[in-house]
Formats: sequence, structure tokens, C-alpha cells
Amino acid sequence: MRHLAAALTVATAAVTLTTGAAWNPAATHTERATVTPAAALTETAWNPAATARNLAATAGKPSGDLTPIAGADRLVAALGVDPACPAKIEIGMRSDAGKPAYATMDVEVDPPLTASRSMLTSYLPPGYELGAKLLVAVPPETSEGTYELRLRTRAKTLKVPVDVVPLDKLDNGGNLALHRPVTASSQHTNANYPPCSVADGDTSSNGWAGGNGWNDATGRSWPDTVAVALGGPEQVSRVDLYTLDTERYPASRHGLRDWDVQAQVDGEWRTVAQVRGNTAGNVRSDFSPVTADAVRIVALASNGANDYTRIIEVEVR
Ligand SMILES: [Ca+2]
Repeated sequence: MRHLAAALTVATAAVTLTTGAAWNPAATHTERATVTPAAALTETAWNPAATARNLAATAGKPSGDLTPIAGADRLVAALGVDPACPAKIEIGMRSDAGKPAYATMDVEVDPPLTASRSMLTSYLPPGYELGAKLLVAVPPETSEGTYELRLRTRAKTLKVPVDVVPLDKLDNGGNLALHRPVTASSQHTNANYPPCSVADGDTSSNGWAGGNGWNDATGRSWPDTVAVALGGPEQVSRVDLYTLDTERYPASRHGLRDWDVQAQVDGEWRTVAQVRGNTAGNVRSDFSPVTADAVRIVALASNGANDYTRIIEVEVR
């Protein structure tokens, strides 16, 4: 296992990411790519020392047998969302080449949509996959319709439809907060924690600091608030809050501890639920139905570490 871990370190270090020149909003996001072995590869097939030599020997030589991969059959991108929270899709490529080599995949998207990278390139052993997150931005002038994302290696092209839909036509799965406008009491100077990320549909804490959750800017100062406008009066009776919770950053140390859930009813904020002493990654609050224009979280305390508010997602039903 040690050999495999060491090998992965070598492989990951070789990953090179190219960002598209047209890209603006996500340029500050932390971009990560990961290399993982396909199931067929055994640990003993991997030799870090040999890899290091091959890395030097094969640098610059293209590989022909690459399969583009996408994490979804199609991507839905809502119109009019905050540019700091673009649509996301996992992309990657798998090497079926006979030997380790540098692998390159071009990333193209129909204009006026823009992608966070125009290319994915990495040293890649046979049987390994390179995975990365791709952000797709929808400029305000974009017409509703279906566009195309193309992942192109020398031998193959994978086409992924991108549906651009207005917010009001979006299938939100019952989550009234999804992609709705978010305002917060403060915003961290690091752009990787945008307030809109609490309504981007991504409830996972993985990749914290990669644009998937909000971190406020006022450590050890309370309260902090984050509000989601619902686009009009809606009957609401449930709020699910996801706070930071990973193996490295457990909620019991880095998550939100105490908060009030408030609904804006007839222009007044009304407390509809309270959570105290939380140590879990996500908490569901049910309350008597109210007709509200917006829902907000009033954060009162976190579980210690630096005393910031860290919220991954807020869902409203
Ligand atoms: Ca999120």
C-alpha cells in the first residue's frame, strides 16, 4: 500500500492544468485534479521508481489511446445565477495506452458558454484515470437552449449536452433555494468561499475551499447571517443545513454549532427553528408552514476552530 500511495503522489505532482483564457469568475477557485487507478490495476504492477524514470523518458511524447470521461450524461446550467457559482461537472480521461505517457484532452464548449479550462493534460500510466472538476459559466446574454461540451482526445470525442434553462424553469427537485440569490453578512477575502455556494446544489464538503461553501469574514464575531431569496412568496416548512464536515475538518471542530432559522414573512424576519449544540454535518429543521419570500440562517457559534461560520449548503422546502 505504501508503494501505491507514493506512486499516487508522484502521479499527482505531474498533473498540469491549463485554464482557458476567456475564463474570469472561477479563475480564483482552487482547481484540483486527481489520478486514480482503474480497478484492473494491481498494486504490485506499480513501481514508483520506474515511474519516475518513465516520467523523464516519455515527457512530451503524446499518447494515442485515451478515453474521455464525464461524470454526467448532461449538464444543466441555470441562467442568471451568480457568476461566482457556475455549473460544475466532473471530467477526465482514462489511459488505455500500452505504457505510461503524457496524456492530453481538449475541452471545448459552444459559445457564449465558457469553461474553466481548455485542456487537461497529465502524465498518465496505463489503466489510470485523471479526474478534474470543470466549471461552465453561462453569460447573462445566453439564450435558453441546448449547447454542447466536447471532450476531445486524439482518438475520441465525448459530447455532453449542456441545457441552459431560466431559473423559473429549473427542475429544483423541491429545493426552493437552489441557485437562488444569496446575500451574506460578510464575504471572506478569499474568493473560494462565495455566499452563492450555499445554494449551488452541491452538499458535499469534499473539496472545501474549492468554491463549494461559504466561510464568513469575521472570525470570533457573531452573529453571521446568510439569506436566500426565494424569488417570490413560497410556503416553506423545512430547512436542511450542511456545515463543513470532512475527515480532516470534522463538524465537531469546524462546523456550525448554534443557529436560528428565520423566514421572511410580510417583510419581517421570523425565527421558525433553532439549533443548539450541533456537532453533525447536516441538520434538518422542520417547522409549521409559513409563506416566506426568503430564508436566512443566523449563525451564533461554531465548534471552536477559528470560530468562523462555514456552511456548505442550505436547502429550503
Ligand atoms: Ca454548496
